[in-house]
Amino acid sequence: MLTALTRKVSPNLGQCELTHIPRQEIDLDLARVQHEDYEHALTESGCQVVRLPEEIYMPDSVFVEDVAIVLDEVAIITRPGVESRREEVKSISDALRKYRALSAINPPGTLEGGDVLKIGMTLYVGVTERTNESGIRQFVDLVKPYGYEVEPVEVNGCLHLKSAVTHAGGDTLLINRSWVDAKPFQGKDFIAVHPDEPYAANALLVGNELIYPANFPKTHSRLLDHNYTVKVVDVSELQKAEGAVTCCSLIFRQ
Ligand code: CIR
Repeated sequence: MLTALTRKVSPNLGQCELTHIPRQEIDLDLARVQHEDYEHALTESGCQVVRLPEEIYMPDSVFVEDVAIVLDEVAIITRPGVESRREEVKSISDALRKYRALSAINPPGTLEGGDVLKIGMTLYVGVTERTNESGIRQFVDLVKPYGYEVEPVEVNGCLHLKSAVTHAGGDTLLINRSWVDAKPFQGKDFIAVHPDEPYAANALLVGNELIYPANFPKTHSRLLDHNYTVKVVDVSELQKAEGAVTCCSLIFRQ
C-alpha cells in the first residue's frame, strides 16, 4: 500500500518563494481545486492520501516534497535552503513519526527533497542554491548504512534537480539537458523534453503511471510515443509558485 502525504494549499501561496520565474497573480480558489484534483489522481493511482491541515503562515507549505526524503528504512527531515521554509519541517516530522524513524539535516547543511531523485538504491542529489555540500555530506552519512549510493549532480538554470530530470519508469529518465547533464545518469535511457517546454521534465511516477501537467502537450506526446500511461492534471496555479507535480506529495510504502 502506498501512502501519499499532502498538505492543503496555504491562503498565502501568493507570497511564495520564487527563484527562476516572475511573480504572477495566483488564483487561490483555482489552486485549491487543482490541488484536490491532484490528490484525486494520486488516489486513482493507488495511493492512500493523508492530507495535513493548511499552514496559514507558510506560503510554500503545500510543496511537502522538499522537507523530507522518505525511504523504506528511514525518513530524513531536510533543512530547506530558504529561511521562510524552515518551519515547515515541524508538522511534517510529527506526521512522519507514525511511519518511520526520523533523521535530520542540521546546520550549516541545507537540502531539499526536490533535489533528491531516487532510482533503485541510487540517490541522485542536485547541487543547487537550495542544497549545499554540507547537506549532501550529512545525507550520505545518514543513508549509507542502508546501502544507498549518493551521486551529486550539477544543476544549472532551474530550482531543483527534479525540475530538470525525473524517473519515467524502468530505466528511462525524462530530461531537460539544458539544465542538467545526462552524464551522471550513465546506463539510463532518456526522453528529452520538447524544446518549447523547458519545464516539462517533472513527471510523478506512481506505480506504472505518470501523473503529468496538462500544459506540456508536446512532451506529453513524446511520452505516449514511448507507451507510457499518462494521467494529466492541470496545475497551472501551483506552477506559478514554481511548483510542479512531484513536489506536492511525499509517497512511500506503509
Ligand atoms: C520554493 O521556491 O521553494 C517554492 N516556491 C517551490 C518549491 C517547489 N518544489 C519542488 O519542485 N520540489
